[in-house]
Amino acid sequence: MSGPMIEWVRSICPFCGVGCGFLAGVERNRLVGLEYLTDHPVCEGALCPKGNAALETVHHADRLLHPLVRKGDGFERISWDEALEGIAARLLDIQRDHGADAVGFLASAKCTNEENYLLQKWARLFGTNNIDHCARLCHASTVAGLARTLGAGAMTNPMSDVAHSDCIFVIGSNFTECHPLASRWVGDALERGAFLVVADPRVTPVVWQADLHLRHRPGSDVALLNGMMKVILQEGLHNEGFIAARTSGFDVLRQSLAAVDLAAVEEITGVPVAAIQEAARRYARAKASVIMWSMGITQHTTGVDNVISLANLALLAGHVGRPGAGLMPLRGQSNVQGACDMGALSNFLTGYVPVTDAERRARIAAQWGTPELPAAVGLTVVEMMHAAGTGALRALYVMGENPMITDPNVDHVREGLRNLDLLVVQDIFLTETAELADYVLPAALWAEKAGSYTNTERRVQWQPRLIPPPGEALPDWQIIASMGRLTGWADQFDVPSPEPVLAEINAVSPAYRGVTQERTQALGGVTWPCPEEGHPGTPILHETRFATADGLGHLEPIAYRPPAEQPDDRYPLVLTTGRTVLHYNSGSMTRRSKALLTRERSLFVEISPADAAQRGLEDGQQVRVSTRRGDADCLARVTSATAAGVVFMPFHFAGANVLTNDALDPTAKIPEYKVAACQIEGLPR
Ligand SMILES: Nc1nc2c(c(=O)[nH]1)N[C@H]1C(S)=C(S)[C@@H](COP(=O)(O)OP(=O)(O)OC[C@H]3O[C@@H](n4cnc5c(=O)[nH]c(N)nc54)[C@H](O)[C@@H]3O)O[C@H]1N2
Ligand SMILES: Nc1nc2c(c(=O)[nH]1)N[C@H]1C(S)=C(S)[C@@H](COP(=O)(O)OP(=O)(O)OC[C@H]3O[C@@H](n4cnc5c(=O)[nH]c(N)nc54)[C@H](O)[C@@H]3O)O[C@H]1N2
Ligand code: SF4
Ligand SMILES: [Mo]
Repeated sequence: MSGPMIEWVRSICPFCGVGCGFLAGVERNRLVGLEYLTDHPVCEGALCPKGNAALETVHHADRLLHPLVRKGDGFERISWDEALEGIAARLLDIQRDHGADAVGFLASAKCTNEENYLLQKWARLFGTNNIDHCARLCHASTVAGLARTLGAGAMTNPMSDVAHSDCIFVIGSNFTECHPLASRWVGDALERGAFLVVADPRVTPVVWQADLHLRHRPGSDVALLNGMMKVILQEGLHNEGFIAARTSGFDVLRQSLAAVDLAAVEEITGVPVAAIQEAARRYARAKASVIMWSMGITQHTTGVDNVISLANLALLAGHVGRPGAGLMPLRGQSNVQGACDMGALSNFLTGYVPVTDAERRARIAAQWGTPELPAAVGLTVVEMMHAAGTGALRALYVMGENPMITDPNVDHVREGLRNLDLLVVQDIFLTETAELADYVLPAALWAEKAGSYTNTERRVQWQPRLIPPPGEALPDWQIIASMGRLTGWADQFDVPSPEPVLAEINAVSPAYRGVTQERTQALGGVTWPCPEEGHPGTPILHETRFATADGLGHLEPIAYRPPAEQPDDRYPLVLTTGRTVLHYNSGSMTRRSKALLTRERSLFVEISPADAAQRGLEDGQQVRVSTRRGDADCLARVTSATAAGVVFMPFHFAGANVLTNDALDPTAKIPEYKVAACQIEGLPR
């Protein structure tokens, strides 16, 4: 007797921004297996541990099945109509009594382009630019820094292009653990004899492969990069032809670099001058050099300065706009690039139209059938949490984010969220944030809804719906469309399915004009900018001119500023936070995977042998880590992977973000997750 056949359907990994593909096996409305998709252009059949565990969360017993409303300390099940009408009524009351800016919206880099588009459209029609998402905690500094220097905030080349680079400069990215499938192109380049320079305060698996490791102090990146540029100019390694033809601002930059003293750079960074010279020569002299970076660069109060410094370096050496030469910020989440493109940002409408640009804003308002859209820049993620604390923000609508684990200074976030009149959380699980909500809405996950996702290379790929959602869960697009209709925009949110929403995105965003459903459904999708239907897409940006108004790359002198918090007698160590290969962000998905949890169970802190010995700490011992914000107890891992004076903690478990500093970069408003002053003491056994 034979049962129904398993149907194998092409799918996109729901975790990181690399955007790997696989075949999902569907049988009787369940996902029953996963097969490698060997002809997928990104991964060519490979997957990392998270990709391999992607199905474990889908049919998990913890999935949210029904809308819930707060009842005392717990929740009570209610119908969709009661939930949606109840939320709409309270939002409209708050809008009437306190104005639309008393409401905030968090979009989701785990949701589709269509869903993020609808959410930001709803927020703006509701009357506020208080719409933001985790990109603010992630690559906001990249978007701002590259927009200022190159005119576009995105990665300039496809990942596969790294295979053609002769020198790869990795700074503040642990792609072996965080973008595992991106690392294979680096492997190809190394086999061809490329030189790998890695600047990271820790010895990560990327460093194991490096020809040269610059182990600089957390937060000293600008000093290090200025040092490298100083060497390039001193030794005449800059690309005069490129600078003359394609950049502006060279003289001012040269003057400011003249004042940089390499001995002082060694003092600030802890990196010997000779190593800085070697890195500079290798980077500048190579035929094609690429810079890859991620959170080690962006998550600082100097995040934008760091990114501008990287752009300066690339422009000085002329390493941009060619195969193998470019700037590669590796984006984090499966659809963080797309959520930004859609305008789920407090300062940008769809297609990076500044909310302050009256003329272009009016054009979008007309397309949305409304006389005007709000003109003032809205609150960012961390600002919303502060505003919730002061009472300026009364309601927060969260679609697919878990700030109670991932925002900095979590004790303060909890106070803010408790202070709200209305907290709505739309998620697939009852997260730590959902536990504080007034309403919890059960969402369908990636396999249970259709839509498009944009990976770190700007590649837009379609995920078909494979199975129905569990219980009464609904796709995010459907929930948001209902909310839009119930709060007053019946015509704008008459949305029968995601497909017409993508058609609307095509009409509103010039870069997405040719990104049709058909194109995104093709194997490997299509890469924006794709300005018209037949256009092949644009894998490499800035080949002949930059996206700035004058077409030039803008060089800008940057002076080193130290991080917001310096070690002192009471908090003598520098805490930096980040990721491990086995867990993903707030862990809401990966902590529910047995395969992953059994290999990494709880919070830990990595401490150097010298700092451990000084405190009488042993490997595996319980310790208390404290900062000016609070304490977290965890296991100590004594390891020379971290330098003396620096400790590292993953943020996938509760506790880490009790410690982190919510000081912000003045432009990008990203918090300084990568530097906090801390102390560590042993706990009695
Ligand atoms: N396994 C796994 N993969 C993921 C994620 C995950 O949670 N788990 N999350 C996804 C997301 S959202 C993102 S944004 C990416 C992030 O990917 P990454 O940015 O690669 O990850 P992080 O661990 O945050 O930080 C990268 C590196 O910065 C270094 N660093 C710390 N301080 C400094 C500094 O001051 N300067 C410099 N130059 N480097 C420093 C750290 O030692 C670390 O090696 O990963 C994505 N992929
Ligand atoms: N200390 C420290 N903190 C950090 C960082 C750091 O390096 N150090 N990194 C920061 C960075 S780079 C990032 S990107 C943020 C990430 O911060 P968050 O975005 O808050 O983290 P995630 O765990 O990815 O949250 C995604 C949520 O979406 C839910 N979800 C998944 N699929 C769906 C869906 O289809 N629909 C809906 N509605 N929900 C869904 C998941 O269950 C989860 O609760 O964390 C930041 N926090
Ligand atoms: S590298 Fe990223 S996209 Fe690829 S399998 Fe791993 S988590 Fe998924
Ligand atoms: Mo991220």
